[in-house]
Amino acid sequence: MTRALLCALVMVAAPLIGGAAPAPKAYTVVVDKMKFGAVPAGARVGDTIVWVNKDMFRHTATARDGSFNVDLPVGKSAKTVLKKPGSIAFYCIFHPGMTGTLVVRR
Ligand SMILES: [Cu+2]
Repeated sequence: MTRALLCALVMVAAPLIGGAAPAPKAYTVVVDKMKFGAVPAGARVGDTIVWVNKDMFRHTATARDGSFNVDLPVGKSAKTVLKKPGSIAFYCIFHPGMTGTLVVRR
């Protein structure tokens, strides 16, 4: 069994076995070349997203439902704590073609 597969199995099985809420995690989403990078799979309410702008332009990560709105000047990063579950579409105010969706579980 590969390490990656084992890892995936543990991620799937742990919540079923554990019962207790997992400790909050922090995930990084890199913004570069006019795009949002990969968003985490398995983000939960209480987890933190660290948005890192590596691009040469200022961006924002703005939730369409208003649940977060993060300003990202060039070279800066900012954090958002996920407060509610659901599929949260987000975009950049300055570049509306930049979009992404975060799936947040309870
Ligand atoms: Cu932008």
